[in-house]
Amino acid sequence: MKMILRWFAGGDDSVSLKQIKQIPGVSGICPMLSDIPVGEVWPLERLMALKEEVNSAGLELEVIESVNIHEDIKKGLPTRDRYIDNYIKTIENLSKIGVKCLCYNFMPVMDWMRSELAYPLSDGSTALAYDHEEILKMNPADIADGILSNSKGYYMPGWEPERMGQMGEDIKFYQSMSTEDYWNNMKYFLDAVIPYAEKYDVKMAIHPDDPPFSVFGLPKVINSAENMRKFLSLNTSKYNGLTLCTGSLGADLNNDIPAIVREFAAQGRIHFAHIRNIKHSEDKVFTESAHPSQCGDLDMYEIVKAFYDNGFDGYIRPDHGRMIWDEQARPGYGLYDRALGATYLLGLWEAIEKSKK
Ligand code: CS2
Ligand code: MN
Repeated sequence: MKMILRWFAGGDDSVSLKQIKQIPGVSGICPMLSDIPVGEVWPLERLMALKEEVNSAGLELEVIESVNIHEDIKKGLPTRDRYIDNYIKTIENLSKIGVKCLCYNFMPVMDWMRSELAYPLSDGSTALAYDHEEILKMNPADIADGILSNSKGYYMPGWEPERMGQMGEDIKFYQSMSTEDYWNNMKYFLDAVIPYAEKYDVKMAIHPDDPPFSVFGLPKVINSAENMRKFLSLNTSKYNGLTLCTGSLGADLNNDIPAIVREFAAQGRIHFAHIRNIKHSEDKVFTESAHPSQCGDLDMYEIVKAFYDNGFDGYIRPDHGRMIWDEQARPGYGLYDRALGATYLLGLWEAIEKSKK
């Protein structure tokens, strides 16, 4: 197991590589090139420069989060083949700089969705929060505006302003598409890409849908044990795997996260884990809490133990953190709370490991 942290390249992060290097036990980062338009090839020269920057800070670059998928692929349009070719070329380039794992998502139109980016918690910190009723009262363009105008000037992954313009049309398109067709488009993508992931030894790790239930009538696919089983059976290569995000899946109270981890880790199909906690006040209303079990709904000991007991040897990162100690940073991605999260998770891992000896 390797503990890593997400980091945004190109001066688009308040957190420095030096700071990350000083978090005990963190061996690397999972960056992305956020200025490459979705669907285009990530140039090798840019990747080599990124690798040099990361390695010279004493950190490893073995995971990328994320290379986003062009909407034409998700929509199944004839133009998808060009974007799939580009995706394969990007995988080849990633392999040339030593990347071993690629996190991506297959969510229609937008990535994760929250109703608030700085919801005040009782301890004076703020956190990302979700309230389903509030979301349904807004229209998608308002949600995008809210996210972009509260991001403190940072790029928000999955909310590229240039894509948001056509959000309304895209949503209509997916509303008229059956979920089965959406699955078929996913299979088409996997069958085209996974042989190359094998060839270049880059494990593909899909991130769950967040939230894991439908909003605005959009298809949701990676949201439960049953659907993850279906996903893994679409292409049975080990290179077709999961990013197991506990907070995303945990937003559906029916998901038994330790059981999900046990099942898919035992099959060697989880390559990357995002481990964070969330706290519900009611169904579909939650805040992203601090990582420890006592702060949220999830039993982090049971979750980490499920990874350990089932031989997990991939990458783990703490996921979103709260904004604490007056830090000014990209919502969810400050230094302090994620560093606390990493340290806590490493402590659980060590205790579990030693209890077995
Ligand atoms: C991340 C996702 O910030 C987050 O919630 O876990 O945005 C994740 O990076 C993407 O879905 C992966 O493509
Ligand atoms: Mn995640």
